[in-house]
Amino acid sequence: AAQDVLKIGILDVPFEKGQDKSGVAKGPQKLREAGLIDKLNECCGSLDIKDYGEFSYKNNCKDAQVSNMKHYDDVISCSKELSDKVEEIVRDDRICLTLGGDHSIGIGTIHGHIKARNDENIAVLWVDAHADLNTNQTSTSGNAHGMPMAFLAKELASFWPSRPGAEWFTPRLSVRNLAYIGLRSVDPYENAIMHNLGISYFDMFDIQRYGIDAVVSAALDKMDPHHNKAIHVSFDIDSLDPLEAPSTGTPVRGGLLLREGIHIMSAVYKTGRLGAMDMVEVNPMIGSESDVDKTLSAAIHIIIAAFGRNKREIKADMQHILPPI
Ligand code: B3U
Ligand code: MN
Ligand code: MN
Repeated sequence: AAQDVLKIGILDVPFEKGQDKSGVAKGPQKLREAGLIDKLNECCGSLDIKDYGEFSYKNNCKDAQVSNMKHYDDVISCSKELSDKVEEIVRDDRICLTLGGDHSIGIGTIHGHIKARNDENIAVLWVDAHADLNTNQTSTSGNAHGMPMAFLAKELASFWPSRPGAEWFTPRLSVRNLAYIGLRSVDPYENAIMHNLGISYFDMFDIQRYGIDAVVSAALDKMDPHHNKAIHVSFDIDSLDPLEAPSTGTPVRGGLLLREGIHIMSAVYKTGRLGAMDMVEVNPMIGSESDVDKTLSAAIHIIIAAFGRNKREIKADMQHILPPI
């Protein structure tokens, strides 16, 4: 049977001030040059892709700062406008695909997704080697890309002393609606927070022990027990093993196989409830040319899995050449 046209909105967010290495802002452009949009159209059947182009923001809170959070004013200004942009795309009834940029952009994308649905009960699947659960007080780096989950979480609001310039922002995500996959570099405070709040996570040990198929269905069950929430996947390319995705700022060995990353996104696609996806931390200025090619191609494979690669239309087309049963 013919399937509904899947509506997608693509947004480039070349933001890199959430960490120290330059190059991650070039991620979106390089993903496009590597053929992202053509591959989506080739592999995923009927898609209606609207290109929202490159996101930009004005720094409207230049004097604002908090201790131990670098470029706080830029992170806040970017998040505010990004949140409005993602809200617009989701309200347009499109699955919002955001190309980062570093992971601090998750503050804006998730906040915007929640605003668009006017429903705090979206489910967030955070695929990452790291938990990104530091506040400015627990971070040892001061890098905002290690803080987005702590910024968003209702349960952690009181751990932030004050957030000047962020009066527009209310934490609306409960950690009950969050699950992690791929963790293998978690700081001591992050670990304590995860255990105190009972956050669901599936680390590399769980993946080894139970297999990726069982892990992704358990993660979907935990964050969305009744299977009725819109899903936001925030995919940090450093969740993959550096052999598969070397061009990223903070690689950690012993990670996901590309095949496992693809499997996660296929499973999310099959729910029919993907509402937004971020692909972040692809840094085309790290590594050799072949490292960069590998990383871009891995990211594209994961994205096309999220939009139903080979699961749309192709099967219907193939029926013509199959013998009748
Ligand atoms: N947890 C460390 C390291 C880190 C977090 N996210 C990335 N690296 N990519 C931190 O800086 O908060
Ligand atoms: Mn991350
Ligand atoms: Mn990471």
